[in-house]
Amino acid sequence: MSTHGFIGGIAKLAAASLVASALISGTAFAGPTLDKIKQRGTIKVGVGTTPGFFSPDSNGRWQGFFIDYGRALSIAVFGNPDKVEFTNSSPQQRLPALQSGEYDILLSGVTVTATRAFKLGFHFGPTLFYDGQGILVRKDLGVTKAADLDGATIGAQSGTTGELNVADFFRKTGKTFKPVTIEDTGQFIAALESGRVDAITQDSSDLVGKRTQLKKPDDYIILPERLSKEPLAPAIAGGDDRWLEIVNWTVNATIQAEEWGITSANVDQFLKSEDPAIQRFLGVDPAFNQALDLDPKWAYNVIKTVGNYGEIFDRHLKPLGWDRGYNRLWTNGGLLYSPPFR
Ligand SMILES: N[C@@H](CCC(=O)N[C@@H](CS)C(=O)NCC(=O)O)C(=O)O
Repeated sequence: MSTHGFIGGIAKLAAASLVASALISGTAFAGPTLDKIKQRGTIKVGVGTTPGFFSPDSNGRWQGFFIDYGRALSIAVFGNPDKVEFTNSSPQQRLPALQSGEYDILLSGVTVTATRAFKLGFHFGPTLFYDGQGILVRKDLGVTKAADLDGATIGAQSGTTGELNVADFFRKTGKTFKPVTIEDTGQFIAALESGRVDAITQDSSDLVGKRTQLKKPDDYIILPERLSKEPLAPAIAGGDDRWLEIVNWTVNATIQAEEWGITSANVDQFLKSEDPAIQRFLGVDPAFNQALDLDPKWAYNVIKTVGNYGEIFDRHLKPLGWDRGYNRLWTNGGLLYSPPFR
């Protein structure tokens, strides 16, 4: 064997043992995003502006269902819910901004799609909200179903799945419509109010919230159809396995806690639980979370501070009349299911 081949062999062995030890120790590789987050001391989150899901309150502090997941991530990384900065940008701009590193994560109602995952290289955490696309119309049009909109002018936001789905819907049903694509959210809503468009189409989560912001909400209705499946999930850039796992398991923690009946109010009582799985989860048995290279109390802190999935949902979405629907736990006939914490 030549010296060169020998040294090359040693290098390969060393690389292989590095991979092996990472696998044995069970830690996913940290990548550029998590390194940047830790250096900066905050997580940069791109969000939308829909009441209930994400909107600044009268003091300018962001509130909402997705916002609480940003705070939960801040707890998982920093042990503090406020090491997080929320910024709104348009649906058109936010995915490129995520790609270029302007955001560490989008919690903005991004739909998981094959193109975004395969072609654009984004990674998605667990679905946080199972949604579908709706249509909001002025009541005086006398329309009761989507098919009645033959020939109508319909607004969609550029860069959204809604823009694509509405075209599919009309092609599929053999009807026609005039598309108007609008980037800016304010103009999107204004187009409906001014009569520039007959209807607008977006995720129904967005339409329910934005309808409350119209000058005369009662003059508008959301049609019964859902044109698509819109599983809304946290989106991150590819290339950072550990950041992805922190996102995955922080969401899972809120779902698993709900399944166990652990809430922000009773989590301290669960510290006395005899169940070994709950002891691992809450860090009573610290070895499990330590082996993940996480603070033993990370899941305890998340639940104590923001609560479980049901609490987050009820705090922000129940007041707007949202029913859990598909967003119930699997044990209650819904789609939410956390893999095991073990
Ligand atoms: N789910 C769709 C639409 C995403 C979207 O536009 N979401 C709404 C909120 S649910 C939004 O960000 N609107 C702009 C805003 O609220 O500022 C997609 O991923 O393309």
